[in-house]
Amino acid sequence: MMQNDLFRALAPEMEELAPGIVLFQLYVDEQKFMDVVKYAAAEIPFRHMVTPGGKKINVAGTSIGKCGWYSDRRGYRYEPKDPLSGKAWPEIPDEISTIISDAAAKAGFQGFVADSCFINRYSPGVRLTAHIDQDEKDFSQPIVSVSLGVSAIFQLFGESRGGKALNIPLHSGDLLIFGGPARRAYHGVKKLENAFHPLTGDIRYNLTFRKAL
Ligand code: MD3
Ligand code: FE
Repeated sequence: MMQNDLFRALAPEMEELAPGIVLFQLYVDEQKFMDVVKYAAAEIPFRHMVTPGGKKINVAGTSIGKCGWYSDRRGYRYEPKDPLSGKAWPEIPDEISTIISDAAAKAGFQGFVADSCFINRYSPGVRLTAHIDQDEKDFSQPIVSVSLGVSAIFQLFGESRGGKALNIPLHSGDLLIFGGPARRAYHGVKKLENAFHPLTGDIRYNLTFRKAL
């Protein structure tokens, strides 16, 4: 038996960590989601975007879905096509969409259907500074996150950037749902440790499934 199967058998399927935050440990088939990352990057490679203020974003990103999150000097937004290549983002595979909708429903978000998936790529030493996700139309819709590869510490703040964070370690195969009151919270990811994972080497990927439009 794989070690992950053993943990999966011992751990509860899902756990509410705070209001609106539901963790499914080792929930997804990592290889299946790694194939999604490869499929996405083969079509539209990872790139470092810039903030509207002109700062380089150290986490590299790409998207799949009807629209993709994009940032440059013109602002943060969802784009129907990749502005760099002019190509439409690849579709979210139906099988993946169903896995995400099913998990959301288990957590109490019936009817969630993602129209966008932003994929983050973290190299060693890269962190994601605290921010709010506010470029989506409907904040009553949750965001579903899937982590792959090297583990990281996710930090959840409250309504402001400072103060004490709830630290949530995220491991490869974990699925995390943010909805309800947690949807507008500040959050970030601590500096990625230099570590090795058989699936990704020294990299961490995170896929965030959203209903943006
Ligand atoms: C909490 N990504 O792409 S995923 C992002 O691990 C982002 O790459 C992180 O924050 C990552 O915007 C965290 C989990 C997540 C996603 C959306 C949230 C947490 C959230 C929205 C509201 C509150
Ligand atoms: Fe975020």
